[in-house]
Amino acid sequence: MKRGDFLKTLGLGAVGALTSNQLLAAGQPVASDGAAGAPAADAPAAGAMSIGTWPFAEHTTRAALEAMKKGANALDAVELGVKICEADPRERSVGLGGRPDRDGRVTLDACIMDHLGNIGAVAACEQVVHVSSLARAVMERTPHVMLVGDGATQFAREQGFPMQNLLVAESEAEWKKWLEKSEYKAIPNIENHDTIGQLTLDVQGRLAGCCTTSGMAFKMHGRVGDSPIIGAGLYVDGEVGAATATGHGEEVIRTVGSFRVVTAMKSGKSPQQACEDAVREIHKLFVRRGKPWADTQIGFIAMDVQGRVGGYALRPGFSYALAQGDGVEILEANSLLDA
Ligand code: SD4
Repeated sequence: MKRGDFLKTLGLGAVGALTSNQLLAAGQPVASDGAAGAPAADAPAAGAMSIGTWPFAEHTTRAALEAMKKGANALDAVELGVKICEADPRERSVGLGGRPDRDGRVTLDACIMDHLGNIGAVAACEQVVHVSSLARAVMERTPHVMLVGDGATQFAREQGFPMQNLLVAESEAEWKKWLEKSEYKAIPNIENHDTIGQLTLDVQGRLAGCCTTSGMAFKMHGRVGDSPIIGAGLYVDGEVGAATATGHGEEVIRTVGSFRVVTAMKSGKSPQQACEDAVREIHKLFVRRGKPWADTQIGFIAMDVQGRVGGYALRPGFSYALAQGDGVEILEANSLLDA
């Protein structure tokens, strides 16, 4: 099935042409205004907007934006957006079609957070496509904030989520090929290394975020990355801004990456500066620990309540989508390293 047809099955229609990005054309980092704005509790609403990691967020951010223009709140919109990616079997790092762990099992991680500090997460969850919605169900229908493994799947079953095999033929074939050498190696920006982290700001100035992934391909069974961990893969402060991460989850957890980005924004950094600080900290810890970083990629995106956005990565190749007004742009993030 072609992407356009797939989107039509979701009632989303085709995605329009990208708008030009004058900032990028001028070689400038996007939204790197350098302004040390005050915490933006009283900031006027910027209008609905959404950003999301990697080019597949072109579709998910557009869908979220369109929904918010029709009155959806930020939380509903972000969930609706990432579900597109989760349902697409051709996206091999999120939801249905995600690459399995080294035992051939597809295990998904997700978390969700709103502007009030409500959180929900699931980790190492099997047989459920829409782990973003399941994370939201944990948030709204349980006294807990995180369910893992069998417990997450059991909860999904009880809540009426459809159960299905998430392993598609292509991922199974790749896994079998991988088994020939069984060599675990993270490769930056290659598709064993994508996750959707998406942030939304609605017309009333409410923020929300969601992060969902199948995690690192061929990971150890039971491995959990940063993506379902509030503070690491995602953080939202409704009075300040929100951030989400992609890439090598162990490094993002080590630095509590997304919380770090939001905290920097709270202390007056722009979203762009805050993302840059977090990537620099990760690099610093590699150096301090004497660990190699050649096979590592990490990317952060952030948005504040004023509608300023930023994105930054350890090395080139990370891009993200920004949906606002009438269009969606794919923005190439600047990086700390040259290659
Ligand atoms: C993880 N952070 O499981 C995820 C993977 C990822 O781009 O984001 N890849 O570590």
